[in-house]
Amino acid sequence: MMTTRRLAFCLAALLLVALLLVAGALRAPPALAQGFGWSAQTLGRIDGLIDLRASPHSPSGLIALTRDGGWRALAFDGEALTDAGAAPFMGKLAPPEIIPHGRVGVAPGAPPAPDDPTAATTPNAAWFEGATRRYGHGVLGDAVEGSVLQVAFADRRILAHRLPESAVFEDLEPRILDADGDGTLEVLAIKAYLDRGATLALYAAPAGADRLVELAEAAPIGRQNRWLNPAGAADFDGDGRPEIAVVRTPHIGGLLIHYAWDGASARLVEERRVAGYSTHAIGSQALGLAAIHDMDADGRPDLVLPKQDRRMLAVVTVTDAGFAETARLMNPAPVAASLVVVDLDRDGDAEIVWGLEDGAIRALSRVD
Ligand SMILES: [Ca+2]
Ligand SMILES: [Ca+2]
Ligand SMILES: [Ca+2]
Ligand SMILES: [Ca+2]
Repeated sequence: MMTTRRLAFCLAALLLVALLLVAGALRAPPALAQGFGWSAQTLGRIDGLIDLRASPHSPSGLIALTRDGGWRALAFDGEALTDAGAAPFMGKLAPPEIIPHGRVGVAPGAPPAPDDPTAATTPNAAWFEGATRRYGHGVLGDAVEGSVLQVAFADRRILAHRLPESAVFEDLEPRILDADGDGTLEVLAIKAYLDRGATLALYAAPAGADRLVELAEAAPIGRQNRWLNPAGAADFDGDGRPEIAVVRTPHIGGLLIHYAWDGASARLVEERRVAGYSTHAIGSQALGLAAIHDMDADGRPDLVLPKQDRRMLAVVTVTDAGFAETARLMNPAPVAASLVVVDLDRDGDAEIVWGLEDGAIRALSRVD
């Protein structure tokens, strides 16, 4: 009798455990509009939309690159984004020797004065020159890539780094960021070896040096015509040091990878990876299909980026168990223009804005 009861109890307990496991496995991340504290809206449509970026010179803080009209300033009336005319300052920023479709990357924050002791080691702006056809990959719209990185420093020097014939910069805009969290800025570029594919490389002018040096790089993918796309740097895991987020091979099964640099060694070291993301459409000039923002206000930055199909946006955080998605949002068309963090309505809270393949501009805004 006791044995039967014990057996029944054990079976019931097992059933409960199984139910809990199934429930856990089925628990999907919440949709963004439901309980995540953010809501999504479509803010209008821009014909021939190629890309979006933040700009302090635009009434909405946002400018759009279009197929026929070049860069356009956008205005926001509280509900919709509209074309407010050409943004000619974008052309003025570009040096004449810049590569086709190239853009000038600028430093975050205000630069030190030219006579400040830190000016000689603080990059202000960076771009690619030395257009070459020696790498025939062409995933960024043409088979012309840069071979020279130019960096303008806050002391008004411009220093160059020329790659050997075995590599190119398979990139459009260098990123100026603090890769190791020591308070000094480095320049991050996508470098592709003709025979081993793309990798990340960091550049700076060390104190007392009169040249730009390559500080560190990650292991290249290992095959030619394999590309990767950086998504920015932040302390995603809360260990006090930044990680550089990258989507490797975004066109063929993208891997989200975190790299860390210790500020001293010549290697960027992989910390973690997960499959299933894409931050680039093949042939596109839009490379910024990811945004870094603390979406759940827990004090730790999160990464917002498209899943492999580019229709679904996911919010990705890091837990003790690794990468985890905390929310997802489906779009009516694939994401094609950069995700931009900008306070559109100037209420002190940032919005996340992005563009779709059909020219629609969508935004996530925090709801109270
Ligand atoms: Ca640094
Ligand atoms: Ca970290
Ligand atoms: Ca967070
Ligand atoms: Ca706002």
